[in-house]
Amino acid sequence: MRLFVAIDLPWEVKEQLSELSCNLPGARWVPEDNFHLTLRFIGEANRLQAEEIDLALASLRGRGFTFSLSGLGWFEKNGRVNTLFAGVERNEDLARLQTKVGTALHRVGLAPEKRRFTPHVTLARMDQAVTPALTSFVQANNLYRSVPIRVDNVTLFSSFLGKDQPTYTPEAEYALA
Ligand code: 3AM
Repeated sequence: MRLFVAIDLPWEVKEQLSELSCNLPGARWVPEDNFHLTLRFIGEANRLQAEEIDLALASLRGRGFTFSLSGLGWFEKNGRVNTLFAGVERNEDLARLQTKVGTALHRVGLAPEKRRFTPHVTLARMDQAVTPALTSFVQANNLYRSVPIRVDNVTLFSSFLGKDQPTYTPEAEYALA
């Protein structure tokens, strides 16, 4: 199984995000059901590893908190834009939760994530240089701000890479409190 740990989003927020998802040439929009905030990508895990991951995540403890999405941005690699995302307002609780997830998974043998955590919700994937259409899309939607999103649990998703879009299935939810 291909696994990742994420915060699932309330349907109202998913709906708002899908309303943003139009009028940008070259964008492959994420389907509404698939919107999430990744805390940690795990990758392929066998049954034994999945069981260990499940136990590790079940031991997470913390207090619930809220965060908000704010503005848009993109990730670039070698001068090509590969991801258009909704950003997240600076939030210490979210950063702490991401660290806790990483620590819990490290205990069951997963190497620590080397990349700095940049919380985001992917809206679209693309493969293009920065275009005027992209910059004006981001400018036009940069005032986007979600309602406060309550986080009381994290979700372990499996990801099945289909031909077109991946299918994400919530395998387990872990309450923080
Ligand atoms: O939340 P986003 O959309 O940014 O890009 C994948 C997606 O991120 C990412 O994990 C999330 C759920 O699939 N992902 C996929 N393969 C990855 C890899 N090899 C990866 N992240 C890091 N390394």
